[in-house]
Amino acid sequence: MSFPKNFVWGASAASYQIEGAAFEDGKGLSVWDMMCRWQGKIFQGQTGNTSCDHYHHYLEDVKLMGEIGLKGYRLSISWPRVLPEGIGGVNHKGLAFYDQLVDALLENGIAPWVTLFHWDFPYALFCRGGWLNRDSADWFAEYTAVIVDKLSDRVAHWMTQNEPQCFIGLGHYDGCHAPGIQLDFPEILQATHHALLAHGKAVQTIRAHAKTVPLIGAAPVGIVAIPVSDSTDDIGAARQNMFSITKKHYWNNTWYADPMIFGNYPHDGLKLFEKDLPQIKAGDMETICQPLDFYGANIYHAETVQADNKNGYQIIPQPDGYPITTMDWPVTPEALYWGPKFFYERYQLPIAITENGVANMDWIHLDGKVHDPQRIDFLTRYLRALRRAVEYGVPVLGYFLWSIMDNFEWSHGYKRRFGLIYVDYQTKKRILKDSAHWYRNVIVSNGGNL
Ligand code: IFM
Repeated sequence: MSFPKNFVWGASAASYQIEGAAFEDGKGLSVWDMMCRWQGKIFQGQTGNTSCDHYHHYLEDVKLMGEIGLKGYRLSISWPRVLPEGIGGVNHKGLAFYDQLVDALLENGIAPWVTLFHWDFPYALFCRGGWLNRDSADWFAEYTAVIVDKLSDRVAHWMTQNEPQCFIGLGHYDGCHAPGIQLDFPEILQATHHALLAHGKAVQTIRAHAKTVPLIGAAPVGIVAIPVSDSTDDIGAARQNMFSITKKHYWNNTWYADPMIFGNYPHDGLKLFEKDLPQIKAGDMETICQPLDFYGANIYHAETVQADNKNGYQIIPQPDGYPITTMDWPVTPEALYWGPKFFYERYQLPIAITENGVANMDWIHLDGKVHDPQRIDFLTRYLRALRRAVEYGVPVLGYFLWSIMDNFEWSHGYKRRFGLIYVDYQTKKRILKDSAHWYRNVIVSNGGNL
């Protein structure tokens, strides 16, 4: 058995990272517009103001996606482009952009998978407390209704939020992502609780407003552990590592996924965070826990874990010289076997790999092409591991490569290139990298050439 017949071979991107047009056609400000003005926060003071200018080049971009043969494209919506103040008046020009983008995708045979929130939080609502304000859940539901009313006659696949670990943790605790603030741990848990409530209310809103039967998930970071061997003890240790909370920190799987899927915060976290717990009102956990159709996971790399009699498990450091990407992330293909397998075992939902890919040293070679053999090798290894998960019996709906094109990699600016399509940010010229041609063959053969 290999990849299923209807497997969705896709690619992903996010609004702020590719759209540009940050101050055009009535768009409101987002926290990233604000953050990019601050000195010293982003590599070389770069911004997403223009980026790939996808806002004006979307037809060309969709055509290229068609040439690659994508079956699905995971896009995100800029909340303040549609609702400049976050709530209230709709910016019809902003909404029209997504309407036309969806049409263009469908005309090219590409299914749109829509993420409602990939980090461009409206600045106006940040000024009202952002995720710390309990009303943020209702703001998000109002925004969701506007989008679903407009697009759900053509869009079936929805993801509520991308990587809450990052927009809460990196954004509000470490402060290296927008809104760039550093709160205390109890406030982090409170903001997380509101984001979870927002997720739940968004799912309710999608189901209430959808014009076609929706398939709904979220796209948290998939924090994955690989067992050092196939022994039962090491496998158990890796599973334990993935689903336990041992540190007072925001970086884990279960604090986010357990409430969404089981309706409760995990016991170990409740114990460890006892003094910092958020205010949870009656009915909140029921609101957060809405039926989901798939578990989206963004998986790039993993830790290697070994059973340990004393602590249950220990993390094995990578040996000197172990391969890393330009993000300094280790190349660990088995993450796409163990990650989907463990997430499926625990949450019993079909899996969608909502992001996976590699930042690489790409440039235009003397022959005018962009040769990226490392990316092809990386993806081949990871996809073989994913195939193994499928063969094992994990229901995997699709794979969304990060990213369709080079883009604004947050605090790294344009230094990191993740795309299948090379972007010259000065001329806005696009060039399909070798990996894009390779991916086309993967798609045509349904993974048969891997
Ligand atoms: O670019 C990001 C994306 O926005 C969220 N997931 C990880 C990617 C690579 O860092």
